[in-house]
Amino acid sequence: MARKKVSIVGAGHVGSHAALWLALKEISDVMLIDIVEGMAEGKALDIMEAAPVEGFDVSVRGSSDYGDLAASDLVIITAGLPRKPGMTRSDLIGKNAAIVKSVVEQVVMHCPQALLMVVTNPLDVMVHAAWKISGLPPERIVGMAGALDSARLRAFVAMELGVSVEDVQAMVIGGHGDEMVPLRRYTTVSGIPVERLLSPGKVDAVMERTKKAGGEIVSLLKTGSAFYAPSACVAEMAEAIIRDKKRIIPCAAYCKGRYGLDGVFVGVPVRLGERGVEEIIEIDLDTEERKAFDNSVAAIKKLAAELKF
Ligand code: A3D
Repeated sequence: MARKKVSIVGAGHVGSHAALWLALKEISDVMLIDIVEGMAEGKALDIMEAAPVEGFDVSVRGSSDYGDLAASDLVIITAGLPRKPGMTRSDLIGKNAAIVKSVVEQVVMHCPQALLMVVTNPLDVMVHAAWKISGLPPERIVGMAGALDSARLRAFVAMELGVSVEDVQAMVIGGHGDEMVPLRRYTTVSGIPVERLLSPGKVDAVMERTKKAGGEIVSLLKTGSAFYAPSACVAEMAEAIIRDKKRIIPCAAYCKGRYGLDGVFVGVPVRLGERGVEEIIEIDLDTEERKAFDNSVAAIKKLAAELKF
């Protein structure tokens, strides 16, 4: 069977590391595209030169020609500016919207059959914009954020308890901003609610750290934002789609009628497979969780209003 093709537009920190994860796991052939002449080609060649050492047999190529998107099964958009210290994700909106628009137009032209994953910030608004511009059915477009926020929460719980991350499950829903909603009731360690294992103060602290985790890294790096964990999550979602794994992962998905919403992309648990967002799973939220979720949706809508799409 021919290998699937994943294209990544934006060969910067997140895009190039996502290409590396995809290659290491032999998930698909990879086409890296960037507007900076030579950059994607150089990084792709560098990854291919690691293939003999790591023993992966997929092809990773680079290009600055959007025509090379042709025949992609999945296109991942990581093109756009990252945050610098002092910036919020929403500060990126104008410039990144223009970049996402130009990329989506190329995707529609060269591979209209492909599924689309958006990573560019401010995430929820960029996915919505990509959907509008593309004219694709909403289940074929997904945003990566909840996977990362949940991975961060899992890492913090494991660090706090001194247990394997393998045993920690967690769920962060809502928008990918300060109003994200880490769900303590759905955070467990081998099925044991985290609230049984950590004091209320410690639980509060890991939830708060999760909300600010992106900013914690931006302030340490000073020149950009996180990329190892984000790119690992991109690869996790790409694998779910390419290998039709039907994973349940929180993703930015189009909610119309679901969660009582009227047509907004926001982070919710979805079943991710070869058809994209195959199902939105509605979990029970208590009064406090619902209030926090509504607050997060309101923040997305406020930001979306700036774009007027
Ligand atoms: P960076 O390393 O600067 O890479 C961005 C790349 O995009 C650069 O190589 C640019 O040359 C390229 N680019 C710009 N415009 C175009 C275009 N029109 N076509 C093709 N390539 C283009 O940034 P990064 O990789 O660290 O971050 C990329 C984006 O992902 C930013 O918007 C980040 O905020 C976002 N991000 C989101 C998450 C989420 O969890 C949602 C996590 C990490 C980063």
